[in-house]
Amino acid sequence: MSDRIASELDAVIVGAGFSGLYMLHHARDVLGLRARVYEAGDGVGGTWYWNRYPGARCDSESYYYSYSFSEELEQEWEWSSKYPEQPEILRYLNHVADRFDLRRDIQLGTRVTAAAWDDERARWQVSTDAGDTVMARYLISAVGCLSAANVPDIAGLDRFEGAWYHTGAWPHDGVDFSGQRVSLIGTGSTGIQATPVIAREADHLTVFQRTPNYSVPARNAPLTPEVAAEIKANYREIRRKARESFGGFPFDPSVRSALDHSEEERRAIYESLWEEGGFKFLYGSFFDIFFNEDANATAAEFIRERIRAIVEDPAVAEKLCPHDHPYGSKRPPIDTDYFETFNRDNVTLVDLRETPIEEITARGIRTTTEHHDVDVIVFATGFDAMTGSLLKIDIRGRGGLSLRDKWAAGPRSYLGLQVAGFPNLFTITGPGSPSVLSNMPVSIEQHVEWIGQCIAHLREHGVSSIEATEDAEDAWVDHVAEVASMTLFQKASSWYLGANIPGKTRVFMPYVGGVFPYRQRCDDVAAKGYEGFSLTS
Ligand code: NA7
Repeated sequence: MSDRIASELDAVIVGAGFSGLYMLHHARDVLGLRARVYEAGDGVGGTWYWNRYPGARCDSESYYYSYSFSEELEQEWEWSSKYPEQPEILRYLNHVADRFDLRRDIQLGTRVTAAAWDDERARWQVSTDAGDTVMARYLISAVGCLSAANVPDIAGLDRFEGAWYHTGAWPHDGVDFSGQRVSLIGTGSTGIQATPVIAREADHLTVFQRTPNYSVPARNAPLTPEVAAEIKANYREIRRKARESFGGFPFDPSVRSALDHSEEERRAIYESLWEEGGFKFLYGSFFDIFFNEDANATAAEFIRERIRAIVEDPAVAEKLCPHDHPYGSKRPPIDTDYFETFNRDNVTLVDLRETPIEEITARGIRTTTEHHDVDVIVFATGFDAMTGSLLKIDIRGRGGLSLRDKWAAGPRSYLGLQVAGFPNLFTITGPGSPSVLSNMPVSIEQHVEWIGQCIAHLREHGVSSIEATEDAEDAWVDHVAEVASMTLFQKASSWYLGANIPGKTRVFMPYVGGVFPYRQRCDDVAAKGYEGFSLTS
């Protein structure tokens, strides 16, 4: 125990991003719980607090990448553009924190370091790096899926005399790239957003690419007052559509098969979606892109054609053409002038498949064939996704069972909401739920509301703890794997599988069954008196 006085709460919520803010509002203002959020950052916002790299913006459109729980909030907030930049989303989340008076129950600059279940008292004992120890009936993880930054272990980084940054822990004052020779490692969604912006500022930019990626133009544009008004008038229908969709997007679902159309018809559909921009290219073109390799190949080839048409140097274009995984089997990036950037005189592409990095030196990066002199290294190398942030905390369940041990061979959960052996621990957008395969706010709200309803049920019925049963968990883990095996997601070395982290067990972590069927399943479980959970009074 710390020297601080242990206090007693109903709920501890870890993280003050999209999930934690809404969970706090729901727990405190709807359920009337004594709840506190601990947040490692010095401000609220989660992902949008940390990821301040140049070009950071949302790949989902603002009108559906936002909370739906308050109609007043929906009506009063003005989004400036289709895809808002990071500072605007952070302003939105700060506005939410103020509007719902959340700050008084958020302790910033405080990292939860450990949590242990006390079976006798049916409570969690939660410890923080600020020396707090609190007891709470419920422990709710709102740590996010992509917040444990992955800086690759490349020999020599400690000798580098320039500056280096990871995009997920970007300096708040920004970085001045003018006159600098910059290198950027990683061409996922982040690298693809940052490349054009850094290229415009830097003296020279060298992009180190390990895997070329399919990217579709975002076609960002300001939201005109007319469009904004139309969105606001139709919000209820937009939200309904998003909730009842496959991916949490308010698009009309595609029921077309790519293989039922002639080459000409298919091309017309792809061309129109390419011009429209954004995720619709994937989610609104043909449903079988996710399941059928031949269908997928038609979209993949269309994108490669576009890359070859945009990039002037055919050798560079070829290197940028994705070839080793189906389209959509890795998180699909959305870009603004990414491929065009390789036509600039001050941008060089290094293909790490041909010439891997050997080491970082005092002055730059040495590959197997040459030394690149650079002043700055930007790591756009992603995250220890889905499990990394939660496993940073030493979580001990019943009988001292460690979550790290339990998940050593991949995460196991029931519905992505609870883990057997860890009573009263809830994981918002945990592994085993649609989470990163969906429009996050939709999945976050569904989880917060399900957890809220569950806690209300427990309180109403005098239940002190709820825990997923081993059987329900086993069955759910099998189901998550089975559904994934029916898709093309298994064909990529992606962070969905943990493949980006050396030594991490490869298990497909998110649930691919779709946002709406998943919601129905969760509701059904609740309606059946929390089927698959054991409730202890
Ligand atoms: P991602 O999608 O994990 O991308 C990371 C990129 O970094 C990807 O191109 C990786 O190549 C590359 N990478 C990772 N490790 C290395 C090493 N050791 N050497 C060279 N290249 C490497 O992360 P992002 O930040 O772009 O996106 C994360 C999510 O944030 C995104 O999907 C959105 O949901 C928001 P690889 O493909 O593994 O070969």
